[in-house]
Amino acid sequence: MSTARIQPTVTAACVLSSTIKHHFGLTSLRLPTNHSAAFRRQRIKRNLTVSMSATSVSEPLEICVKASLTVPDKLGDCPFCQRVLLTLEEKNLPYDMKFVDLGNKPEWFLKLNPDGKVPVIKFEENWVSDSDVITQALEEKFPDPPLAIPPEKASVGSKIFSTFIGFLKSKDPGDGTEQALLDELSAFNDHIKENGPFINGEKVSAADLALGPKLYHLEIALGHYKNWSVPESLPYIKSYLKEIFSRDSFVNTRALPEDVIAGWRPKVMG
Ligand SMILES: N[C@@H](CCC(=O)N[C@@H](CS)C(=O)NCC(=O)O)C(=O)O
Repeated sequence: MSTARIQPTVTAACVLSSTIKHHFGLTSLRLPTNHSAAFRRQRIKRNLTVSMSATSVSEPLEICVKASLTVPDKLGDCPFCQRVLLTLEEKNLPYDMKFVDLGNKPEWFLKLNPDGKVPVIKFEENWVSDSDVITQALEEKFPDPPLAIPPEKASVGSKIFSTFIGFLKSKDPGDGTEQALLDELSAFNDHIKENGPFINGEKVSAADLALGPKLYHLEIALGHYKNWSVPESLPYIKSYLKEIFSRDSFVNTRALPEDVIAGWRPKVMG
């Protein structure tokens, strides 16, 4: 089984652990690696908040994610896995990824999730599946920083993914699938124009973390298979994509473009 543990840099861990111990009596907290000093400082600040949340974490959370189709022992192209990883990153929670080859699911994985789907995360001794359930549980267990969104905004952009898939699979340019996607993107552009820069305003929320990975797939897959990109007439989406895709959390958890392309190939060819 191949795994990747995301844990702290030495500097950050030392500063953090002494500060946290002093204030809250915790034994240890871990931070993800490979970040700039500025980003580490930001993380340290954020971890002080995490320590005050409902549950504190000293051990990395174990999570099963899709393995790369193109590179051994690397994260693959599942947008639902990335959604959960983004939530962990934004909440500064350490995690330990177990890469699952979905084309040849290992016994150990099917034992812990007979449905055979990723993501699956371990809370205490229980394995929990489905990104909706997992992100909701993370919000309850680790409320800081808060990512919850008011119910009326929770479904913003929610039809973009299905209309993207319809257009991607379409072989008939006149079947209305491109227009259906454009209608959804246009409504989303209007929402960001009025409410942005994020779906819920100034701060990133769970809705952005669910939609961002899907938009990443949209951009790569439609660019590759249809030479199509979000039109210039939707500038608020363009800047939203830039904003989301450049977040450290996103850069740390995104799939390789080659994997996104390979992942959609059967749907496009089928
Ligand atoms: N509703 C689930 C969907 C998860 C899902 O469809 N995962 C895909 C990978 S992107 C999977 O595990 N597919 C394997 C299979 O269906 O056998 C969630 O939100 O977590």
